Amino acid sequence: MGSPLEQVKDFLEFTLTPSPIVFIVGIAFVLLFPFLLHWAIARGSGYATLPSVLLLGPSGAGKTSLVTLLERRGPRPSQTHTTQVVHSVELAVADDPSKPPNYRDDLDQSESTASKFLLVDTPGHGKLRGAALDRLHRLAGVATAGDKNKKSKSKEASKLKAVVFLADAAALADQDELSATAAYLYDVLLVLQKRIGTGTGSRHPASVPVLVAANKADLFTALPPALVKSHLEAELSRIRRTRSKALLDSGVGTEDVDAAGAGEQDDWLGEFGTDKFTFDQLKEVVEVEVIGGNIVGEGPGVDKWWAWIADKL
Ligand SMILES: Nc1nc2c(ncn2[C@@H]2O[C@H](COP(=O)(O)OP(=O)(O)OP(=O)(O)O)[C@@H](O)[C@H]2O)c(=O)[nH]1
Ligand SMILES: [Mg+2]
Repeated sequence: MGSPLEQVKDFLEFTLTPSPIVFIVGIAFVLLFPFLLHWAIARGSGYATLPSVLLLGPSGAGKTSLVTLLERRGPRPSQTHTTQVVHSVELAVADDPSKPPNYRDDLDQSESTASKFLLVDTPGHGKLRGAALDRLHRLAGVATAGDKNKKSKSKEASKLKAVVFLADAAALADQDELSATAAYLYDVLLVLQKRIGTGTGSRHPASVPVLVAANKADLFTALPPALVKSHLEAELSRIRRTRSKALLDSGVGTEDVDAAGAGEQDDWLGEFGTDKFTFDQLKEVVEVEVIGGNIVGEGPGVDKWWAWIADKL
């Protein structure tokens, strides 16, 4: 029993003298520390485990406006600008089968239990869209073209519960806007269709449903949901024809017809060889629903979209 200084000296002498115990404890600590750290972080963040709903759609469709509305549980004047990065917010729906889900409910105050999920806002601008498609690939567990590494099927895969594709129903009467929107939707649906093919053997990943949210129903120029659907189907048919023709014209030799045919089939959305595309052709792999609504102004609001999301969680 010496002074504190001597105790420190004894301790240092003990730890610094080569001894098997100190050596083994040291090695074990060095080897286990990274695992413990990873475990602590993964557990603490909760982000590794929450189901996700991905918001996609062209720029100006209203994705950020929707996230803001749902996050604040009510309309409040908000300024939105072009989204630059992928951004997630944590939301919750009540697990109460007795009444319809309502995004205005404050679940922290209520007694009922709630299911939490992440709503992921993405940039819709053409130049920034890569980030959105990357996130879709990652969440869907589909490797991107440049990423052949099987490891990319991260833990995030299978956390994707649904995709909400926002479209500006008031702008869809314009042919350019319709083409741009349909081209984006084509890419999204193709990823989800390919995803079903990635399962080994009979174990297919669960299919991810898509809601085409026809936004801005408050504007008198807005197309009704039935027209949004038929316009999109017609445009998707056209895109499919153009793309398959481009693939055939791209100088794939006739001797490779079999190989080329297989490649073409991979990039073909819906029933192979059909002339007209319909969302119905996807029903085995991706269930698509078109519902109208609006985030600002007078109209049906977002209640039906919220109920759709709640149903898919
Ligand atoms: N009239 C009307 N305008 C809306 C509605 N929803 C959104 N807007 C407006 O549409 C504009 C674009 O909305 P954002 O939410 O920024 O669009 P975004 O999809 O996030 O666009 P990016 O971030 O560029 O991909 C904003 O000025 C909104 O106020 C709606 O239901 N009706
Ligand atoms: Mg935005």
